[in-house]
Amino acid sequence: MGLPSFTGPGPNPYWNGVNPFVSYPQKLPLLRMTDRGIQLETPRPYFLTPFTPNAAFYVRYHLDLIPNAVDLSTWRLNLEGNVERPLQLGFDELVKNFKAVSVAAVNQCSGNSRSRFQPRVSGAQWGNGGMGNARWTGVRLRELLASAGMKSGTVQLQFQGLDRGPGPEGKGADAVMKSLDLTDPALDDALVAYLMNDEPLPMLNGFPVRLVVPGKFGVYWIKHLTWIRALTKEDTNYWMATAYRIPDTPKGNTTPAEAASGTLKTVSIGHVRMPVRSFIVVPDGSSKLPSGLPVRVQGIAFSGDGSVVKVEFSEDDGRSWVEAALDADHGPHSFRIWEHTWRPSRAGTHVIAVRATDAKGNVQPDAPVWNPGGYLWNRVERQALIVGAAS
Ligand SMILES: Nc1nc2c(c(=O)[nH]1)N[C@H]1C(S)=C(S)[C@@H](COP(=O)(O)O)O[C@H]1N2
Ligand SMILES: [Mo]
Repeated sequence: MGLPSFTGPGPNPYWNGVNPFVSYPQKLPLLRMTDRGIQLETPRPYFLTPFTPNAAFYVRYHLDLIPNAVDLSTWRLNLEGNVERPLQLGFDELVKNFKAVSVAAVNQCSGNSRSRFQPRVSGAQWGNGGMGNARWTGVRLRELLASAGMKSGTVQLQFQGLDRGPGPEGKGADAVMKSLDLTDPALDDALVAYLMNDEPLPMLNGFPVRLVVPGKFGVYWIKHLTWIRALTKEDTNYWMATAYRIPDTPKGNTTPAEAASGTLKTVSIGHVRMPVRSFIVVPDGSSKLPSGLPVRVQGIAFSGDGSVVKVEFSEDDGRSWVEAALDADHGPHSFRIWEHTWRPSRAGTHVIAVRATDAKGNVQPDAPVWNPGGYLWNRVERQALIVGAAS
């Protein structure tokens, strides 16, 4: 196909989706995939730093009636359902009466990189910019739960924000509600966050507070969080029982034939943590690299399953690997910058590649995943580059 490439030649030419830059309030120009609900991708160069600037942080909504202001004098965080003492906490109470805790954590959409799927699947065709890392500050979810007092019989906690809108017809889906098991260890790390990179959350990223669940996909990170409900039965609302399901198979992998058979057993994507990933940020292939000079290759790596312990670089399309250097460690849930000085042996086209290993020993595979939702992409990333005489 004759589409022009703006991120260089080669096997993965479009690092970001090919979409127009648009400016939304409190945001730098980002790449607009859809506008109802709003979905904006973060452009590649913003991944040169371990913390994604708030103004460049990606945006994803399912519904289109999103708040563009929240009055903090009347807003309350409600803890309700199967609790001893239902709570209605004002913003100041939340900030002043509970201990502030910070964590660096990656928020990644489950559909990040969905446009790579072969055969193609429906859903937003994300490039790689459906992710970001921030330092989140707020109150421990467990501390709030203790303050409300969980009654016995609570099986799940349901989270809901202020946005509304007609969801899929007839499914009772006009508010996004996501639930996690009360016993899920990920909840021990969860925060109700009111600061993002030490500033109030941008409206589009969930002002005044959002749930932060380090290690889990972004869909659980409910924005404009206003209701936390203790449930005595497993949540069967549309956003749990129908949407965001993955095959109950190793790595969530299946085939189109199995998916079409109607017999595929699925689980909620909350059952898994984000698989280990790494990315090449520079060089991006947009210009020819002068021959004879060393090339500084840099990118990010992260995993939902513990720290990244190793990043490897390949100069020959994944045939041989050398270890790259890791920069500062901002904690197990954060982006970690990696870098490598590459000395191309010859002029011509090269395909470089990167792969990461996490603390649990998970290594990025070179085989693509496939499932009908377009989730869990984490294959080895490549970049084609041309080395030649400067011109
Ligand atoms: N209230 C609310 N929270 C939400 C969503 C939503 O539609 N409404 N989308 C979720 C999904 S699918 C993702 S990937 C993340 C995206 O977070 P961001 O928009 O701050 O980047 O928000 C999550 N939280
Ligand atoms: Mo998402």
